[in-house]
Formats: sequence, structure tokens, C-alpha cells
Amino acid sequence: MHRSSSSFIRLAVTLAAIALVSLAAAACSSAKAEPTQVTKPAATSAPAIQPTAPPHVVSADTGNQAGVTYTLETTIGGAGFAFKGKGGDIDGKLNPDLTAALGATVQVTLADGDGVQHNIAFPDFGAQAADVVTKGASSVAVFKADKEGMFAYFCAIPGHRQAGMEGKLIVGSGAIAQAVQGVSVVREPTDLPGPIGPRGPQNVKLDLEAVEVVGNLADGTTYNYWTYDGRVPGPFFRVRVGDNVEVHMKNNAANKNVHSTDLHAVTGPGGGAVFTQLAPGQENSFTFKALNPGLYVYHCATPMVANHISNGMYGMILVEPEGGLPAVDKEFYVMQGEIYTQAEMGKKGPQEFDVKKLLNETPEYFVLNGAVGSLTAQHPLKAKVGDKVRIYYGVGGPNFTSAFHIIGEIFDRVYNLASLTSPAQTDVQTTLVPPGGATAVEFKLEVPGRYILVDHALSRLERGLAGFLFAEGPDNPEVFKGTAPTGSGSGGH
Ligand SMILES: [Cu+2]
Repeated sequence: MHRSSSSFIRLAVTLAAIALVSLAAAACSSAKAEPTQVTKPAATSAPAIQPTAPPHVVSADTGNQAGVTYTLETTIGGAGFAFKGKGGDIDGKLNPDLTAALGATVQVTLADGDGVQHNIAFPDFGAQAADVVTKGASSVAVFKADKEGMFAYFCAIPGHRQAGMEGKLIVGSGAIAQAVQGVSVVREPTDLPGPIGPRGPQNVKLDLEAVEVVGNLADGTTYNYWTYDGRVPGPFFRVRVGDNVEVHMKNNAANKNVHSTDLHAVTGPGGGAVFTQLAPGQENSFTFKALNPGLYVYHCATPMVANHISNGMYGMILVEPEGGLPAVDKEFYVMQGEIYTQAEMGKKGPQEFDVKKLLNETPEYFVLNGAVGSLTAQHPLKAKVGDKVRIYYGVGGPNFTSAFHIIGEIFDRVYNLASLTSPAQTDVQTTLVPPGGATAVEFKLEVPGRYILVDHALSRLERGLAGFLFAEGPDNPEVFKGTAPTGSGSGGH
């Protein structure tokens, strides 16, 4: 910790966040260490079924209704913590899929392999194995797999599920598991056009298509997204101040709803929405002159607008000032949104939109680029030490202002509220981004490792909002050095 200006609070919060996402095993284990750990059966509200199955894995494929047993060992690995299969088909696999025939008794033994406090919960079946605290301790969850489908299991210690301790239990036909496979709606953060360069104003044409699609919201969880061009956020457009811009929008014939576009870069009533209220199968165009440079949000403006936005219909358009923006090595495109599902976050299978939660502003998920894991497991940002990075960050929302922050970095320059003509602010830790607003931040990467994009309203991290930025390159001990506490098992980055 060589930033003398860092306050203790910021440090503590940052460390807490790192613990959640990447783990700080030492802190957990030292805080919870007990001299002995008694092995105890699950204290659970599940039907009190005594385990009768022998201590080996019985394949669920045999249709054995009597029971199936699994052993999972806790481990440090992958994104943080994980369950590792022991024995049978799941041996050595991280967070393995567990399967059981409908009606089978499932017995899961949890073995503590890392000396950190853990448990395992099957909330859909009201079952949870007691906490294990010391290395070698074990506990058991037993329940009856009395409903078909795909269900989550996870460690219920706060933060551990988000740190990677989550897997799937598939009961009955594997076809159900297949059925909830949606497509990826995640827009890659590198999917944006390059700088325009020193040209004069031109006529340019932008194409947009509204596409309704069943997409992956999280692992094993799907949602009926409404998108532009099948991705969240929609395409990143780049024009120059003074350009005459023709916007051509199409509503895919397979859609069920009317859609439209309101671009905040437009000067004119509705931002174009009046010309683009399109029924499925329709298309239309309008033109506008890009009068003001800036980074602007666009979104669907068809009632209920908040519904269309939360389902994924937002994106950004950059209107470059004359001469463009200063050159950087890497540019990224990231947008924050909320998703309102009827079931609680973490429920597997297809999820339904919940209008009441939308109106009450109580989302189940907060996401970057459309889905949980989008910019962590799937498409992390990548750069090199020495790179100057610019992130175009917008909030589709529809409701929550973001306290945008990168754990481990300081923004060298912030184009506050995405104003590109005001002087940039310098040396900013966290910047506010309102719904329907944006920012552009720039910083140089001095130290290699993993940085974490968050909304510093950090409860939202627990609901899916996180992104990784990996910086590759040689260590820079002059700026940052240290050693992890012994026995933590943490490899740092
Ligand atoms: Cu729409």
C-alpha cells in the first residue's frame, strides 16, 4: 500500500471487495479459526432423511431412485473459491454439475480442503450442510430431489458464491438443462470502431435493428432480452461534430413488441423516437445534425420505456469534437444496467420480467454489458503495463446512478458527465454516472495484475456487477510491492 493518500476506509472497502471477488483467504481463516471442528450432519429444514447410500458415487444415470452421493471439497482456485469434485465422474472438476434422478435421495458431503469457513446450500430443496471451518472437517446435506429441473448449489457464506462457489444440480432429464441454454447477449468491451481522425463533416448512416432474444443472464439462467442487434449494449456509434447522420432502424419481424430509438445526441423532439415507433417487421429512417460533441446514451423510447431499457435496449454514440480525442492505446465500451426478474437472483432456468420490482426500483441483478460474468469470466478487458486506457462508461439503467470506480486504479482524467469540451478532471477515485448519462475515463497502467471495475455501491457487486481489467507486463516495485500473508493461499493476481 504505497499510496499514502489512500484513506483507511477506502483501503478497507477495497480489500473487502477484493475479498469478495478474488478472495482473501487469510483474513477469513484467521478470523474463524477454532481449535477443533466437530463433524456434524446438516442442520436443515429438509425432510429428515437419513443417509442410507454407501459412501461412493452412484451414477444418477442408472435411474437409481434409492440415492446418489457426492463429495465436494472446498478449494482455492479459478476466480477465487470453488467446490472440487472428489471421486466418480466429478473427480477433480471445479463446481461440477451434479445429477440426480427425480425422487432420488441426494447426499452431498462437504469437505474443507482450504481451511476457510464454508458451507453448501441447496435452497430449492431447503437443504444446507453445516459450516466447515478447519481443513479436513466435513459436513453433510441430505435431501430428496423431489422436483425436476436445474437448480443452484452454492456456499452461503457472504461473498463466497460471488467468489466462485456455485454449481448446478440437474434433477431428472438433461433435456431441461439444455432447454435453458440461451445465446450470449454480451457485447464485448472491445467491440467499438476506432477514432474518426481529422476529417471534416460528412453524411453518415447508422443501422440499428431491434432484436428480441432469449439470452444467458447467468450460468444456467436465461432471460428474454430486448436488444439492439442482439447485444447489450447496442452497437457503439462514432460520428463527428457537424456530421449529418441518417439513422435507419428496423424492428425484426420475429419480435413481439413495438420498439424505437431516442438518441441523446439528437437535437429534436423525442431524439428520434417519434420517427421510429416501429411494429415488428417495419423499418424507417430519420436524419439529424450532430451539433454537440460528447458521449451520448441512446435507448428505446417505447412505453413502458423503463421496461424496454431494463430489458437491454440501450447503447452509446460518440460525437467526436473537431480533431477527435487524444490518442490512447486501448479503448473499451462498458455499460451498466439493471434486470428485474420475478424470481430472486440466482434462480436457474428461464426468468420472467417483474413490472412491480421495476416500478419499485428493486432489481434482482445489476450487470455490465448485459449479463452476470460478462466482463469477468467471459470477456475481461485486457491491456499492457504502460498502456494508456480509455473507458467509455454509460448507464442504461434505467434507474440507478453508478459510482463508477476501478479497484486498484485512479482515473488520471475524467470527462465528467461525458462532456468532451470541458477540461477533464484529474486524479479522481470514483465518478458518478447518472442513468441516461455517461463518462469517459483515462488512466495509464503502471502495475501489472487484475483490476476490478465496480459500481462502488458495492451491494451491486453481489448482484452481478463486476468487470476485470488485466494488465500484463513486468512488475513495477517502485510503485507497488509487497508479499501476501503466509498461508493465505492467495496468489494475489
Ligand atoms: Cu423497445
